[in-house]
Amino acid sequence: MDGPQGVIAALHAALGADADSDLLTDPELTITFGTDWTRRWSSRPLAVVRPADTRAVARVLSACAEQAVPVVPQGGNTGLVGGSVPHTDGSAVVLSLARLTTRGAVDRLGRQVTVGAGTTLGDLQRHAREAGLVYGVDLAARDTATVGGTVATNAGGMRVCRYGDTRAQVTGIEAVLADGSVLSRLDALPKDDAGYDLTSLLVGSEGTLGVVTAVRLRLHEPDPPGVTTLVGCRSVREALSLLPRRDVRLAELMTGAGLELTCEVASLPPPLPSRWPVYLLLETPDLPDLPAHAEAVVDGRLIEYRERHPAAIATTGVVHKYDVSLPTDDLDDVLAEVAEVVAPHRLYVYGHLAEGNLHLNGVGPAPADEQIDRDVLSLVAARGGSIASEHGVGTAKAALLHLRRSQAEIAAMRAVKSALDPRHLLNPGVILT
Ligand code: FAD
Ligand code: 2HG
Ligand code: ZN
Repeated sequence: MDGPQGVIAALHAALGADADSDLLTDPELTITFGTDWTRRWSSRPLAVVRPADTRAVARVLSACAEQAVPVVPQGGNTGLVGGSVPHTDGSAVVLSLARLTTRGAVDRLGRQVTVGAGTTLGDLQRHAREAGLVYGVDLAARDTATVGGTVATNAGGMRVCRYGDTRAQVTGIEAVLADGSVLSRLDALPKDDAGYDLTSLLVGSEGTLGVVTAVRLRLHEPDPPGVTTLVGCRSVREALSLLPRRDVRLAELMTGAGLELTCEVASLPPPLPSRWPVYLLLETPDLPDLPAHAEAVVDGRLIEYRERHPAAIATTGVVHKYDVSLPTDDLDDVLAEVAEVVAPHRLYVYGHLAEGNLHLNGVGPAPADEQIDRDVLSLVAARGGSIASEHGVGTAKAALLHLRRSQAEIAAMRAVKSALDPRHLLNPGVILT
């Protein structure tokens, strides 16, 4: 049997008795797995497979390899760069890892834990807290985003300035390659230089090199309670000048337009008596040093104003998202230039100021308008910035990778991809065109 029917028969055989529950082919059910969080990317999956353990993942991948059918790994489907859904109708199998939710016992002394790739970030955080520890990565999509997805995208979030990104938390990984073979490096030793660091290679590979099935992660001792402060600022430069030099646990930037929209959509009261063009949200061990004229308020719940930005802006339409890092000395000028490129469409800006990682959200261009993406990201690259700071490259920026990576780097990436996935079946079109 050839074509889609052959693929479905092969998946049935791979899943055996579990196929009834673990294989979805009804378009009414599969379409939600084919549409991403932004609604900018949507295609009908050929089928959706939801295995519950690593061995079943391996059988599914080997069946897909035999059928030469592309596979799109998917966790919580909260990715923002079009990498978690197929990009043409009926072309690919979506492999959902959401049911791999095992949670190992916390090693309290070694401060580590092993969890299944489908564990949500929120469940991992609660699991760590129950053992008196914390997991260092946090982001607003915590109750849907999975550990596997955050590892595959090397997610950042709001605690990077305190704990580092996801890569800094990962001490071991279990993954299945395109041919169904299983790599397991979960017995992480404090020192182990035996060969290439495949764990690190898989982090941030966006489902193009292997399917992550379990991860061993570092945990941290909790900090003593801190102080959350929101400060009104006249410019990004002023916000930068107020960033404490050390011990900052969170430093988020918002602009007036985004904050006002968020207040309106989320029915939140204005956080400060006056309106400001720019706001700086800080968490520090003690009250931060602020100039006498600064308008500021201290309240642990202020973080909600920042966390609700993505969902509030999504209510205004399909958004073009540019997740960039910029050298911090001329941020105001670059933002003004980007606003000009995006005009007459609206631009909302927020992000992680300590790393110069800003989220530029263009509202108004048609979803398929890629020229505006090219213009914005070319400008960012020309200013020495990164065009993919924390969400990955996905399909959204694959054709623009040369703006940030040299020909030699892209050639090396292609060689790695071809070595691990010779027929380019894992997430084709993501990172590399
Ligand atoms: P998915 O969206 O399902 O997939 C993302 C990518 O990873 C895809 O390429 C997919 O193929 C691949 N993938 C998923 N699971 C696996 C696996 N097990 N093995 C191999 N590949 C896999 N990101 C940040 O970095 N910082 C933030 O602060 C942040 N905040 C967010 C807030 C909101 C409201 C939303 C909607 C998103 C936010 N994100 C943020 C985006 C971020 O990329 C995701 O939240 C998260 O990392 C993706 O996890 P997921 O399980 O949803 O992955
Ligand atoms: C955040 O920091 C996320 O809130 C999402 O990375 C960014 O909505 C975005 O563009
Ligand atoms: Zn972010």
